[in-house]
Amino acid sequence: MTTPPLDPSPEIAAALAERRPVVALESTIVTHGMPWPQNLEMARSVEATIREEGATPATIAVMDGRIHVGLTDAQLERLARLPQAEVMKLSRADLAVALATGRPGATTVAATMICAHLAGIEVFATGGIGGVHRGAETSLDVSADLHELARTPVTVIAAGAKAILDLPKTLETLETLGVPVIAVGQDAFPAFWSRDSGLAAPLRLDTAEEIAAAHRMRRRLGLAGGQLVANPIPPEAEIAPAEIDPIVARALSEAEVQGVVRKDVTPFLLQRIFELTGGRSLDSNVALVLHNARLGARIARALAAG
Ligand code: PSU
Ligand code: MN
Repeated sequence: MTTPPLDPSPEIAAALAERRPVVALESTIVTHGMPWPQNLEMARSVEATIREEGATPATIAVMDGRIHVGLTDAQLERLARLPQAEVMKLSRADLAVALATGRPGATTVAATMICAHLAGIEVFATGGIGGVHRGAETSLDVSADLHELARTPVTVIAAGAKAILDLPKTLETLETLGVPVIAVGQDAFPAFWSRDSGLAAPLRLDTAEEIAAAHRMRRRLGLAGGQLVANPIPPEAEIAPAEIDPIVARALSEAEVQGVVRKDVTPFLLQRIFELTGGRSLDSNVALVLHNARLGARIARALAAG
């Protein structure tokens, strides 16, 4: 068999065949990135937002040995209810094993890019990407998301990277890997909870049309890899660094004390930050994901129109 085990939903298959705009969505944000039941509410509102903007949402997950592209509401709910221990967190390294064994798996940014590309989807919206972790000079903890951005031609919309990461090292690594990092409508690289990380973004574009044009130009040049579109959080959803920084510091030190390593690091930190902010960080996180979904739909529309 040379064809991948790919199951686009009938709706996604039709949209792609008719060259209508489609936006891919990841599932690790649902299973490992947010708690029940806010994860399901978020997943549903993100899909609704993309539809409002005239595109079709394609949430991607692995179930029963197949890559599902576009989930039914029942599938989405089943996924959202799964305890973390029962669902694999899939990056490039894990995808084939999950498919070969039939175990359920949620796709990270890296695995979602791979699956979206297999399905013929060029735009993917999410919240935050993985990056270079603080202390990476000794732990070597660098997310496979960064390498995927260097090799798979999908435009990924995120709100920058969380303060759990080392942002200067993340930007340096993306530069080394040849990944365009494009801030939307401002010169600063956004930092997830806040619009301004204090670091200049390498590139800036102001409209969905410009971002689509840059995507198309990469295709014409035959360049491997995608674009990272860094869309700042809406001002009303921002959380002040004075509020979030001590919480991030506490979550990081707990992770160290408890010896959390490798793929457990990011889910552990995300969960502790949600707990320690009493849900406030979750509201902001949902707001920025919706904002990214809206931009993703506009970029997909601009691509489909060109
Ligand atoms: N950052 C977030 N929310 C998330 C993730 C990262 O703010 O849900 C998830 C994404 O699926 C991302 C993954 O691809 O964590 C990165 O994990 P790691 O750092 O282990 O590569
Ligand atoms: Mn890691």
